[in-house]
Amino acid sequence: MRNQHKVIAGIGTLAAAASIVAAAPAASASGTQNYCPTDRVCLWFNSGYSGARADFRVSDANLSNELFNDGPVGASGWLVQVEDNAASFHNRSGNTVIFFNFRNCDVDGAYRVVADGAKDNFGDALKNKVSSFIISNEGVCTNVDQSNA
Ligand SMILES: [Ca+2]
Ligand SMILES: [Ca+2]
Repeated sequence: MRNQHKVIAGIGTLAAAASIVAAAPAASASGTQNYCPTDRVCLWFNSGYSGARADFRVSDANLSNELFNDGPVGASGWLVQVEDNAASFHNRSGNTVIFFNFRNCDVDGAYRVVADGAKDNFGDALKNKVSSFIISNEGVCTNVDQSNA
């Protein structure tokens, strides 16, 4: 029953995301610059905030449907799947973020609590292992497609 609710919530979120894309077909990834924009959680393919980047606006239960498609085009890791491939992060969401090894913000695996504004390399517990994250004011951890965030 719990899983059913998660699936239903996910479908609703996907439908909302689809309508946003339809209304704004010009929407694109947030840029080729090599820094994290405001109001985003950013992940980099390499340590030290280098290589290709992926930007996120809201909590996400599954990073397998996003690619590293921000930052310099063609940078190391360009268009690689984000899940289990992020080495460093910058939290510019405006809120606390928790990164998880497992999908669905599952605390049974390794996780790391990160204050707003924090940037760092992931340690051994999470380097190339992050599969989901939650932003503290975005109460629900559901999978959305943030390819163009
Ligand atoms: Ca996702
Ligand atoms: Ca993982």
